[in-house]
Amino acid sequence: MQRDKFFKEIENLQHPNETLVKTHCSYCGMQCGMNLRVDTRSNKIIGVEPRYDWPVNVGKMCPKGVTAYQQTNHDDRILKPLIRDDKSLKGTTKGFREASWDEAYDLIATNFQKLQQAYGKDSLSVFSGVSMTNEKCYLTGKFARVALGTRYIDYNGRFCMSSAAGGFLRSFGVDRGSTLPWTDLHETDCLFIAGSNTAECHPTSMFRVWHVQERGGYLIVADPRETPIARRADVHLDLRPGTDLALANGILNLLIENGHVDEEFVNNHTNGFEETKELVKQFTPEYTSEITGVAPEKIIRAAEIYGKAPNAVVMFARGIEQQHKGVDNVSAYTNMALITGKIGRPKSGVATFTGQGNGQGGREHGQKSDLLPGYRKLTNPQHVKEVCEFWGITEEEMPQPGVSAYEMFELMDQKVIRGLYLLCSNPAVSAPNSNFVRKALKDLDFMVCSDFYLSESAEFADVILPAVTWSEDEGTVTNLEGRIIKINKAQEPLGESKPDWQIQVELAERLGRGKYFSHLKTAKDVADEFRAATKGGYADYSGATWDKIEKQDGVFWPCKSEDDEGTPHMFLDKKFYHPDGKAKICALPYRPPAEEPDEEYPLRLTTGRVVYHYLSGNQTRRIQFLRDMCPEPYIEIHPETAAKYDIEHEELVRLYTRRGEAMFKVKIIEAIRKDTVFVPYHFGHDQSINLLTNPALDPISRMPEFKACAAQIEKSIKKVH
Ligand SMILES: Nc1nc2c(c(=O)[nH]1)N[C@H]1C(S)=C(S)[C@@H](COP(=O)(O)OP(=O)(O)OC[C@H]3O[C@@H](n4cnc5c(=O)[nH]c(N)nc54)[C@H](O)[C@@H]3O)O[C@H]1N2
Ligand SMILES: Nc1nc2c(c(=O)[nH]1)N[C@H]1C(S)=C(S)[C@@H](COP(=O)(O)OP(=O)(O)OC[C@H]3O[C@@H](n4cnc5c(=O)[nH]c(N)nc54)[C@H](O)[C@@H]3O)O[C@H]1N2
Ligand code: SF4
Ligand SMILES: [Mo]
Repeated sequence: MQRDKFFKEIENLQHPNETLVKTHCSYCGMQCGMNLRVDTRSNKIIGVEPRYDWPVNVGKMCPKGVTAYQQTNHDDRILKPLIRDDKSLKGTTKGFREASWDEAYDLIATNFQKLQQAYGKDSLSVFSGVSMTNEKCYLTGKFARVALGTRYIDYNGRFCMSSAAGGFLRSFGVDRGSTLPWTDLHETDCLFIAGSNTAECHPTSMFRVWHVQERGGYLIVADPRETPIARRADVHLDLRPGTDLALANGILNLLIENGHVDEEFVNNHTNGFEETKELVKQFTPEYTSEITGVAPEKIIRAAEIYGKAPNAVVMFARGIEQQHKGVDNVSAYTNMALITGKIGRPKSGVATFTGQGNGQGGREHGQKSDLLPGYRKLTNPQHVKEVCEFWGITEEEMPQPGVSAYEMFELMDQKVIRGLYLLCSNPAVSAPNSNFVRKALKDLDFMVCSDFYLSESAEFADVILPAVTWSEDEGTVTNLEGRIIKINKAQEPLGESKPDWQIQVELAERLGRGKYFSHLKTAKDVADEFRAATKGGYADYSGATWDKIEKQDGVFWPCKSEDDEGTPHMFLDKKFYHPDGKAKICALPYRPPAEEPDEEYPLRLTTGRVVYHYLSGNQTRRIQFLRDMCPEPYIEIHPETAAKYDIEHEELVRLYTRRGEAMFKVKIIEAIRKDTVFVPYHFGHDQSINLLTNPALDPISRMPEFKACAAQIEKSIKKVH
């Protein structure tokens, strides 16, 4: 009651010429609740306030969230379609002119059709992203298969969530990023967090993390850097990049040796224990320490704390997943919960910190090269049949599975793929080995890019289509808990910009495939088709109506009918999604990183994020406050390593690997291993660390190894001022 009264009072405090539109942040998987402030005279977004009544962030927001609203009416918005007249200027912002939508659509349809007539259906490709709503992600998958008829569609989640997805599928038979709601986290007794810079990347989770410690619980962190959570951790496992599999096996071994196995749970609800027990035997604390560089006492202490905690949550993020054994890492850390039975009940479980706003939903509904709506598989004839019937196409018309994101660039290089429709991603900055990727983009016969700002990737396009920001459209997003939430429209699209679903409906018409799309006139129409398309798939959203989402503060999938309230906790019935109902404990032999340091490249390079920027930086580098706080990339080096190279703080050094080089300003910092350097990746052109990263792919998830490669630095004569 107290709470309701408080909110009534807040409502009354509204300014006279403003309305508040309830929605969620445009950026990370936390999807913090916020109200956009809209001026009722101009109908423009003028500000933001956090929502205290949203259970996930309860009034908290980070620097990106409080400035996110500034994107909508930003001067850099693309307001009309742009057509490139001068091909010689490809790879720059120059050589474009404004055009009408009609002219842009005609040009795209003509070129796409020409390429498909000359080189076959599969000469076109779609590369997308998961900052889009579920409805847009769904329609993008349908557009590729039904309007273009190409097998080549994949998306930026391949660089983000695919290893977590692969690991969860293998361990549980289902891929929901978290087995429990975030509102449980602060009530657990131990958080084991590996490869997540939570304070900078999911900042509004932090009050829950600290609360665990304040209640007398424990925090264990595995990270090569002393991040803000590592600094306050009870145990900081400061491992070498790329060695998580050994660390997880070492901890498993100790959990087994010290009697922390839940035998009832293991016997009745899992497979693979004996084999795993055998395999991890060799990972004694000493042997594990040799590989990981973590002191044996720390490994012993971590296993003891996790083993004894009545409830515990194992959490991880890209630090362990963006490795060429990311899937194994996920399953190996998940093993900890499975052998101790700390899963399938409140306050215990496993969760990945899903990255992008719709990193969860966007991977379930058909943007991945081998998936169809509802997490159906293109390799499963029954699934293909269901979706073909739903879309009204024949099974012969349904394209085969394609290839993963990075492999699409390889096919562009080989001229197998000749045309690209890029939306909601900026791979010229965010894909690994970007010298290669940029060349592949430049050599395309025809490229379309849909974005609301001219990105580094759009510089390679022949046509740029003005998309809308998240605040100018409505739809659903699935946050990092697996909670389906509603994004609401706060402003009409600026200039001539259009939402991606509308662009696809109109483009399908030009491509002669209008009959499959023309019934979709509003975002709600797409939503209704989308929900129906998921029915019967295991990521079933069919019961998650917009009304229910509003009433229940979101709906956790699976939600199979109108009266199903959804599933906040997974596996409460101890039933996993493999055919025998059991989870799989995986025996996983250690493999070193794809590239180990040697004489020529003696350092380990790892990459990641800062709190002020988001992904490729195309959105956040344009926000003055965020740019002021972090104007350029830098390289973190330990003082002893800096001394060895005779390098000073803020000096410019040349960093190079087998794939490329770049100059970075030095940040001397004790909070990193001596054998490791770190560079944030939010910057473009010659400031991009992805010029150097290793595209070695995980065999299952096809995720590149952004987190570990061999590098060298060289002192440069030039100093920065
Ligand atoms: N501020 C901000 N927040 C974001 C984003 C952003 O760009 N900026 N992006 C969002 C997205 S899409 C994502 S995917 C998430 C990413 O969230 P995180 O995964 O938390 O972010 P990263 O900085 O990529 O990496 C996390 C940590 O992994 C550590 N690490 C590096 N190598 C290893 C290793 O081999 N083993 C282990 N155990 N740790 C290692 C790094 O030192 C780093 O501290 O953040 C989301 N939130
Ligand atoms: N070295 C290194 N590289 C990495 C990583 C790393 O840790 N290290 N992390 C990887 C990870 S986890 C990720 S998620 C990727 C992300 O990398 P990208 O896919 O490049 O992500 P963004 O920068 O979000 O790109 C989205 C683009 O689409 C635009 N956009 C946003 N919303 C919409 C929309 O609704 N419609 C349209 N049409 N456009 C929109 C934005 O302006 C932006 O230009 O980077 C990966 N690359
Ligand atoms: S934590 Fe993520 S969702 Fe929340 S305000 Fe920051 S960027 Fe937005
Ligand atoms: Mo990500």
